[in-house]
Amino acid sequence: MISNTLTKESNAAARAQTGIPADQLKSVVADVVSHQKIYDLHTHLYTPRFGTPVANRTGKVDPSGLMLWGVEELVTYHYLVAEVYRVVPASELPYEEFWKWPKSRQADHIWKHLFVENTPISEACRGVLTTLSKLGLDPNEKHLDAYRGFFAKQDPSEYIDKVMQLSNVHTITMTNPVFDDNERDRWLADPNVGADPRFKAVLRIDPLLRNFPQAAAKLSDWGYKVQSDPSAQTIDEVKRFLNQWLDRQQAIYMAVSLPPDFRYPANQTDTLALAGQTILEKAILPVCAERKLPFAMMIGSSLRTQPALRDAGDTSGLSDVTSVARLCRDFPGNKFLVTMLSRENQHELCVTARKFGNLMPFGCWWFLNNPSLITEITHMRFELLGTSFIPQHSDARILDQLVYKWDHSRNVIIQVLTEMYLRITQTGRRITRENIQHDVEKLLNGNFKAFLEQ
Ligand code: FIX
Ligand code: ZN
Repeated sequence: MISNTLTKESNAAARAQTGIPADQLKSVVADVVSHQKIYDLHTHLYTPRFGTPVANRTGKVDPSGLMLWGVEELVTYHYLVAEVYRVVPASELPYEEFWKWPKSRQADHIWKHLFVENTPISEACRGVLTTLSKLGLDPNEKHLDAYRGFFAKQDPSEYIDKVMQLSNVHTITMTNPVFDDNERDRWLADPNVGADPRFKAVLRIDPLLRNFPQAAAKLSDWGYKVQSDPSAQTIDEVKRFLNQWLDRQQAIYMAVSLPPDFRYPANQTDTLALAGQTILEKAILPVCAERKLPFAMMIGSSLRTQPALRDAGDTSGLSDVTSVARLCRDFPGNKFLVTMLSRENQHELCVTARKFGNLMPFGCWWFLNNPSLITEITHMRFELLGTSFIPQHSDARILDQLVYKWDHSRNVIIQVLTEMYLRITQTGRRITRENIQHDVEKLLNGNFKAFLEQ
């Protein structure tokens, strides 16, 4: 028996070492990528203890719950709200009327116009079809009633396991906006609300940098001695606030979404931006450095450009990569996770990452999370950064989206990585399964874990 096992192991070791023939590369890359468990570093998903508004087998429904899942949430994802208004304009269906409808009616409206009366060609539409299909449901149904029963039979926590197994994600990183009262109240009411081994928490602090006076008023209401101008005492109290919440959440990084006009240093005539800069320099970055936590900057989102569309009303804009470079240069003791929303910023971000080891570019964010752009950006990153970047995050807001967002992204990563390996084999360099496993583990898990730990 032992000799058999030894033979098997030595054969496996030999196979891992042998060069893969060019015509077999894609199938080996596909096998390795599909089996690699993923650390999803940015989502808007929640543990079951945050409550769910979705009807389910346990019977426990919390109308303001934050754990979103199921076909009605999938179909009313804000990407699809924006898209249905391209088919049925506000002149026919005023926005406020749509928002007054129950979720079920909103979902039926979107299914009818985007999935039945028109071909669901967009990435967000195709994603719903991929998810339904991988859950074993027929994506050809004309009415959502055909799906509702399946989801109503699910237990939320068991369903998380099911979706994580289908998407092969081992850890879901949340986004926990402490200035959102619903989220904040849940942490204060239940210190264990985020305690789920499948999830990690992230302290999200946008108002501190986007509108410090507004944030300061809330901090003051919460008992922190904070003024709207960032004095020394205010800085100390903001640091106390950040440390308290990082401890409460056991957060693995701190994060912010910034507008296209974010600049470092700030425009000297912009008092709001100058206040944000002081908070960034004297509170946020020192706290992150002391705790060896990355600071994630998601740059380029113009919020509520079309306010009537609510979450669906945000747009993207060209941002300033030089500001990122200056922060990486001036704060060498900090680690910066950076993703930018404009396609036009991607090449300069790759070039900048070549200069700063404390800069980790990640993901194809939001309006870039489409196969055509993921392909372009991932090629660019391999060519400029080798495997020293994080190709993707899901940004899932609805649990079930993990299934399609990772299926679609894996398919692109397989295509691009195979092309990169083919180019290498044309030089005579052999590519082995061991090479592929090493690279894919870094891209989908190890680079993020190492950046957290370094
Ligand atoms: O700021 C963010 O985290 C963005 O990802 C979200 O606000 C955005 O709505 C989204 O979910 C994009 O995919
Ligand atoms: Zn996000």
